[in-house]
Amino acid sequence: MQEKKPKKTTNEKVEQLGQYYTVDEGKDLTTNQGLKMTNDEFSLKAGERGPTLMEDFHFREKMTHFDHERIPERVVHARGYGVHGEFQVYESLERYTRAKFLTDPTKKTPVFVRFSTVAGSRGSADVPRDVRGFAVKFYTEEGNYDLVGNNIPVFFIQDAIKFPDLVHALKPEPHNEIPQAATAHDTFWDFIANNQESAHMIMWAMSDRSIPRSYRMMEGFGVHTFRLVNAAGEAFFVKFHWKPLLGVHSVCWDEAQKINGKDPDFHRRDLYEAVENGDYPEWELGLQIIPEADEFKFDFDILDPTKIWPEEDIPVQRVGKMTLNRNVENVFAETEQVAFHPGHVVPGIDFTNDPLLQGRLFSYTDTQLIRLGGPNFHELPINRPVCPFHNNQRDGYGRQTINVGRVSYSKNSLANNTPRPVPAEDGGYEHYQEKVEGRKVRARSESFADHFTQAAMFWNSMSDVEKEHMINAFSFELGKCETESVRIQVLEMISNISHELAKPVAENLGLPVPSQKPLLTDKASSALSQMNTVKKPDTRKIAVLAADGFSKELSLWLQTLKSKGTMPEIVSDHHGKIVGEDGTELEVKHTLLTADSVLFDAVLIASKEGRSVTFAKEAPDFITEAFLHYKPIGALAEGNILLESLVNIKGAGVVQNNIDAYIEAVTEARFWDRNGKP
Ligand code: HDE
Repeated sequence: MQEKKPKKTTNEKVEQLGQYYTVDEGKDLTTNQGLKMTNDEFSLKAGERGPTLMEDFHFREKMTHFDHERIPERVVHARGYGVHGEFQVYESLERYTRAKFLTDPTKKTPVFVRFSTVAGSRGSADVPRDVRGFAVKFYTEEGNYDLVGNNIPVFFIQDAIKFPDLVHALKPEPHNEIPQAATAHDTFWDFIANNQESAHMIMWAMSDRSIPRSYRMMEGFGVHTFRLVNAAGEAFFVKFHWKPLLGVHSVCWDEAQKINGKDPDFHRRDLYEAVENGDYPEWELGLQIIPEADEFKFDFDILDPTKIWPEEDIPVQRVGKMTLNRNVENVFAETEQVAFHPGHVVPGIDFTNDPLLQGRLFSYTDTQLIRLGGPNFHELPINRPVCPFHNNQRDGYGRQTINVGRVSYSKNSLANNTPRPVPAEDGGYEHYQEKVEGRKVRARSESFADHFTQAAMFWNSMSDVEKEHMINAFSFELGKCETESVRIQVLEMISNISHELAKPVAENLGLPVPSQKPLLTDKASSALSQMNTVKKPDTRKIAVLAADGFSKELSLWLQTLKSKGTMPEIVSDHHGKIVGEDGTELEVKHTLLTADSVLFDAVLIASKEGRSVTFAKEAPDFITEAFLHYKPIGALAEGNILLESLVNIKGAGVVQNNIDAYIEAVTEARFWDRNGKP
């Protein structure tokens, strides 16, 4: 179990933000001009029952500000949640890079991380089937470095020019703006079938990776191949990974859909509460490195963003740790206004010619200009570097900096030609001098042409349970498509990946099974299956069904469960306190009305009945649903009577009177082989 940390962790960036905090509590009410006002409830009128007067500057100011309170949401990744933290490298990586934050193991670099869904609008729910954004801003002493990644290591397309098409296809359809935050519709699947480079990505998207249990339990990937450059000017190809110390875990699809109704804020609440409780989420930064000389040694092009570098072939070296330890003070000011850009780099980190990355290097600054309203978004508190910044850029909407002096051009003599360029040896950024030659062509390299082999490797790497989930996911999504030709085209496409996948999906759709194609590869990578992930009891949420008169054993169980890092919460038939047989009082966190089994990882039954009929009426459904979602069920004292009355709730992960076995079950989290439904 992690040691609980103090709540308000600080760092260099948080201290900088502190200059902008404003506390309004206990203060006099004024206009924005500082004028104290006698009244904030009544507009100025000609007579008590008369019309409002134009002269009412207070009304006009307040209403105008309100009318302009919203900014455009992000065109993708609109719904997100941000947290502060820090990153520390374990050992100097000077062999590969000169980036200071990666070479000084004593340095804690402040970070701000924004997790997001991709397709949904800002007010959509947290658990649709979707890719998750995983964007990290490192506030380094050499400037901001942004690693703007996803929780899936490949992408749908190979060239940025297709991004607007992809996003048009996946967003709600334009004629009726349906469906919200979902890819289960015709235009998306029409795009997939007609852009077959998406084959590998769609396998990830239809796997459990796209319905995470928590942002804290997802991997992150830089996706593109980047370049690290050391002080001697030697370069290395690199892929970035974030490995969650809690492991990679998901919910099941039926659960996801219910969570979206019961608690649309499921993931943000989970992250916010973990950080408030001092259960700081942690990830290790992983690097896969390929020396320049090995660029062409693989059976895929290492610049192709629809390919992974199998971890068995190119191991992930864990080089440092990121800890998220402080919630924002204000979601708009920080999470909404943060502006990420893959082009924000520091010396020692450089780009490659991945055509998807190259296009992103244009798009991100461009989008901030409309979203944040002009070229000064770098001055917003959350976006400011922690190191000084000086140049001859001037003016624009909302400029905060007051640049003193008459010189705003280069070269100049009036300011001794400052701000002065900095040579690379003194920390100036120097682009890696990659040799480039070629004709101007609109084309894709032949080396990007194989769309199916790695998709097949992904399929081969899945356990039987994961394969079943994927078959169901394809069947659900295609089942929601209205146009039969779209379904048929996708079936034909996935039959290139695996007959074992295409056949049951075709049968579920009542369509002809596509002919069996030759197997592309029998290669599998154990790193791809979530079944091989780390399992820990930490922060697993347990619904403790208890009522007045509970046994004294319960207090002992609760103590042990907490000491193992789990989060038991009492669910009862009334709010307030429940009183045990020995007079012990327990605070009720939820009632059977406000809680639902889909919001918990496990159930513990401690009572058989409550003060009202609600308990006996509602608890069986709560327990049965948790069971159907493969979750651990435990019982103690009278809870056993209730459990035993539910005759079909038995088998793996159903534990009576044995706390150690119950904690093991909670650690295991899901009993997927419990396929016989009650
Ligand atoms: Fe993005 N992406 N993207 N993207 N992306 C945006 O920038 C874009 C891609 C990612 O929490 C936008 O500020 C293009 C891959 C994240 O604020 C926009 C292409 C990956 C976030 C944009 C891609 C990402 C964004 C929208 C294809 C994983 C949210 C708002 C070439 C490596 C960042 C914004 C946050 C956001 C463009 C593809 C990750 C429009 C053109 C691949 C995590 O600029």
